[in-house]
Amino acid sequence: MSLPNTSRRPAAALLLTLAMVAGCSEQPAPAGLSAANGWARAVPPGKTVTAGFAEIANRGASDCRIDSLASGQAERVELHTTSMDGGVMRMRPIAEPTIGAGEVLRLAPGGDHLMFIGLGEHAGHGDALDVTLVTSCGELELLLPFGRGAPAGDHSHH
Ligand SMILES: [Cu+2]
Repeated sequence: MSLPNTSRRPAAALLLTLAMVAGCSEQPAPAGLSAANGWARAVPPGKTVTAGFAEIANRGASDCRIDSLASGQAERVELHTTSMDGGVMRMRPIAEPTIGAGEVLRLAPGGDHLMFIGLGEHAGHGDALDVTLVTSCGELELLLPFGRGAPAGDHSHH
């Protein structure tokens, strides 16, 4: 099975940028899998849920099934898809998410996304959220810096 929002065209230039955005050093990634342009929506005070986004490319020769997701900062992480249902936007977990060989899974606002559920009290005070994807191709660790969406910078205005 392939996800609906994947692209046939791996964005090589974007992937190169990622290594710099994602952290201090390039993280070892399983054969074929790499991520770019990761970010997480800032967590408003009192909220325990937020979304994370990235482009995850599979440049390997075989499909990579995502078996589990975990974060040290949330009770659980789910991969959601968003759809319109009678004019209402709904999201639900993707069953057996798989990134086909040569495909890019694009996680973006309004579409598929990582859902961080049960965030710890201080998760929103850091710079980023971590998430580990355990896949049939190996593990991929992502660091998603807080980006657009809300109050990460607001503390300085009080
Ligand atoms: Cu969601």
